[in-house]
Amino acid sequence: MFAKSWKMFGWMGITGVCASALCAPTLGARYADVPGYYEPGSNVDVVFGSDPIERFDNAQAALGGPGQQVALSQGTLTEIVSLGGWTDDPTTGTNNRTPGLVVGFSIEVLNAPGNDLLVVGNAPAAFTFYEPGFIEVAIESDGGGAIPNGWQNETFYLIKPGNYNQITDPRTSNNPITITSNPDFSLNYSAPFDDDTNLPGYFDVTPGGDGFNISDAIDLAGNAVNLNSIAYVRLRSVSDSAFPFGTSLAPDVDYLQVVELPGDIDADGFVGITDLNLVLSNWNNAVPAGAQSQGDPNGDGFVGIDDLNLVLSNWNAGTPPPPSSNVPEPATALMLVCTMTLLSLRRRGYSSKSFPDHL
Ligand SMILES: [Ca+2]
Ligand SMILES: [Ca+2]
Ligand SMILES: [Ca+2]
Ligand SMILES: [Ca+2]
Repeated sequence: MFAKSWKMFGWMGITGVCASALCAPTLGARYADVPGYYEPGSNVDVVFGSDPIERFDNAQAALGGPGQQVALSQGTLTEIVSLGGWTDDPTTGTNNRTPGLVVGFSIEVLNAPGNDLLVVGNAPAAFTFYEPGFIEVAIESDGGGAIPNGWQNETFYLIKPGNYNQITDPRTSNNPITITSNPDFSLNYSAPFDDDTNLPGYFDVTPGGDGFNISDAIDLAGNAVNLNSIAYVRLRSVSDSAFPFGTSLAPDVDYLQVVELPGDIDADGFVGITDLNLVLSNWNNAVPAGAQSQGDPNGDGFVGIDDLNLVLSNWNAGTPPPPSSNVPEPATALMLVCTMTLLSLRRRGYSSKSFPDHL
């Protein structure tokens, strides 16, 4: 495998190759960036005092990163969208879709070791107030990242909640939660939703966001499914219950952030020779847009120099796989030769090519 890579490395020429410290492209954070659909649940949150009624129902709020605002129907700006309470019979929206919010990622989200995505709601840090929602994921079966309306022919799988064995499957049934208030206005939630510090697999629970692992995906029968990557996420409430002060338990979404190691396109938790080989073995090929696992980490549908630079610029990041793997160990030597070649080109009067500021 390595011999092949070296050969291809020679074919493509060294011009434009970027060794890490010399010209690293910025490896920015990634967020949901493809709209899917919004099928509101029951009692979507209303802007306090609004007349006429203004709801937190602009699903665009879930796209992009922190701080990005959208306007609601009366002009109020917000970062969040309210999903409403659990229902299987939405009274608003187009009514022919599973209730919930679907968003996509134009570059596939790989299932690397540990959590792969962070869902940020609006659970406050100052006091205990959470609105647990459940998470489903789907691949793009055309290969690669999310495409407009691509969710329509995909199967969604549930991220198995930590208390799955104590509830009814939230895809098929409401899970009522009784919430009572104490004299100091703090809230009690009924079991098995009573401990907000231990509700893995739900979102809008933890201040700052809730991470989840694609490896926790299960099918309708409760069996684990093996997904190497996903392109779509669906979010909805687990309950149609209400708080003592009247408003519905309706989870909110601010943004979804990819938890990833840029350049680790084989998702083994380390940026090294196996990632480089993925780029080289697909070199100059067109691939489905967003298919970073096919050697295209910048997701533009073509495997080329920008992808190579993306891998090299994060070279050696992460935790190396155990030495028992059958991968030879030329990573360090490769980087050394890379660097020396570039330096030699510079000495001979070549300027370093300009590389994109961001990818
Ligand atoms: Ca994972
Ligand atoms: Ca909330
Ligand atoms: Ca890797
Ligand atoms: Ca590319």
